[in-house]
Amino acid sequence: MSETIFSRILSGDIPADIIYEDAEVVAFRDVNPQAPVHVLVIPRKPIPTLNDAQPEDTELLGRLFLAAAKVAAQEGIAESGYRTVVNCNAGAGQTVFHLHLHVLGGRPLQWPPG
Ligand code: D5M
Repeated sequence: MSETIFSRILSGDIPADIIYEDAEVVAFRDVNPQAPVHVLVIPRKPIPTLNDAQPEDTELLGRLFLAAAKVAAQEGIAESGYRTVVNCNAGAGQTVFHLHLHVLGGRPLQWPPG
């Protein structure tokens, strides 16, 4: 598994604005926010893309979504609405190859996304 910027955040090598963490999941603010609230929820386990998730990751994937909902409540956007996004591979805009869930909110969001 090659190192990514997110594995370096997890190991404490580089700083991040961490707003939630538990034994399996960490959430921190995106350094290049696309909305007033833009948080990334990542597993501690280094899964490069959603394509690499395995059946044994089923519970972990659920935990990512539950953490996203917790973060949304914490950030005060649970009721107004928010979006979760997983970009899978470069064609979808994935730039960091450590699975992550974007949580975006705090402004009206258009559909479909670009
Ligand atoms: O999303 C990768 C996201 O990761 C992108 O929105 C920028 C963000 N990013 C990159 N480096 C950092 C650091 N150091 N802290 C916080 N956020 C970061 P993708 O779906 O791969 O395009």
